[in-house]
Amino acid sequence: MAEALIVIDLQNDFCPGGALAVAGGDEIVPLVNEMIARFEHVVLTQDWHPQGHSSFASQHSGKNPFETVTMPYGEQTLWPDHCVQGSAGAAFRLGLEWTKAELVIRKGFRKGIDSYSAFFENDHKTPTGLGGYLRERGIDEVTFTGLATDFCVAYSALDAARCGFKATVAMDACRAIDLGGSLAAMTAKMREAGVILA
Ligand code: VGL
Ligand code: ZN
Repeated sequence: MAEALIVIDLQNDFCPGGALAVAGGDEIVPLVNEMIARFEHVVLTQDWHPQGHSSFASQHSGKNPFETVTMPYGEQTLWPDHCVQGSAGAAFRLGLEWTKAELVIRKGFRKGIDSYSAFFENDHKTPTGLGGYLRERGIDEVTFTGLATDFCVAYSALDAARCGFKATVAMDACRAIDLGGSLAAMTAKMREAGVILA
């Protein structure tokens, strides 16, 4: 069986100067590049929202970014408009060695539902296809890096573990948003689920 590196959302909008900047988001690029060089298989994810996506606070009157709303699929945090399909903010961070990637999985492209995880949309039911892709290719171990530790990285790692993959998060090659203690909460959840925090 084989291993893959999964680089989560290392895009301009999640780096300093971007629409949903994660503190120090750009600092991880050299570390991620070193990991890309070491792994045989590399997958990237790209947050990829249509304009007017339902996770944008701008679509909910009277709501501000980082507040929550109840959607048909559950609680949803609202964000500033970010990673709009085809925009400069949605492009991979300059300097990221993305050419080796065998797959780029786009997520959050359906207007009415967000997708933090690389495996399932936020209803935790609708698959992105990544699980099937990895299985068919004989990959049973996945290592995560990227942005943001407490949202897309954590949701992806939890789903990977739930789907039976051996899941590791390279914590030093991730950066967090940390909303109301979300980093500590998601770190505990990952540890409980058997995700290896390296
Ligand atoms: C993310 C919030 C909204 C992430 C994506 O990549 O962690 N967070 N969209
Ligand atoms: Zn998003």
